Amino acid sequence: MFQGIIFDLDGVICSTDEYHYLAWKALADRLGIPFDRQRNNLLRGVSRMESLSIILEKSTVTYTDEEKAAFAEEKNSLYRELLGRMSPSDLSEEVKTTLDAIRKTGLKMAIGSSSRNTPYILSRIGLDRYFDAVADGNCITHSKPHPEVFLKAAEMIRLAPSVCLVVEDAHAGVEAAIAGGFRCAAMGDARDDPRAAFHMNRFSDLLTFIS
Ligand code: B16
Ligand code: MG
Repeated sequence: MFQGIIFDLDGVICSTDEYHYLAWKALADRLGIPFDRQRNNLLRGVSRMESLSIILEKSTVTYTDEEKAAFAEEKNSLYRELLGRMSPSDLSEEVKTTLDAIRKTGLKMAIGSSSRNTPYILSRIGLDRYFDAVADGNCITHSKPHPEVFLKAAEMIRLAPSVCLVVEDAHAGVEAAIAGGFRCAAMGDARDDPRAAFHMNRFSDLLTFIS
């Protein structure tokens, strides 16, 4: 049915989404901007600067581009400090076992993430040499919901979108997958997205879709 799988990273392979929240929350609190977990869901899958724009929509102050760049840097350095606490034990047994089972089927496996921190995250959790290809925020100009990162991943594993499954936890990511001509398995925050072909309660459900 499929010849390749493209995995989103944050919220799918690992839970750095909580660290994104804590780092954005610290910045928003410092600036006196209301921000909570519900609003944080709007940032899933979108780029760092677009995330900042969404947060600043609730600000009464207008900031210069230089100030915005400094805010993004401030958030990212706190986020990376939190990532530094991760280790291979932060990769769940279920995710690792499922990935290994998919590997045995011979399917190509790639990462398609908006994050520019993807190489660092993969190295923290011990997966830096695991995937056949990694497309991330460092090699794209348009973030999800644009399909560029998934198209790039498919190109890297030399497969057409029609034979690849994208696994996503963000509505922006599901939209990106469909726009690129992929079928999508949705989980977490995006689980019930009607555009997804498969709805996952847990990561290991993937094994039932690909066989
Ligand atoms: P960074 P994904 C996305 O990763 C996150 O979901 C999103 O919250 C974040 O803003 C984006 O990466 C950029 O991350 O600041 O590390 O470049 O879900 O596409 O793996
Ligand atoms: Mg995600």
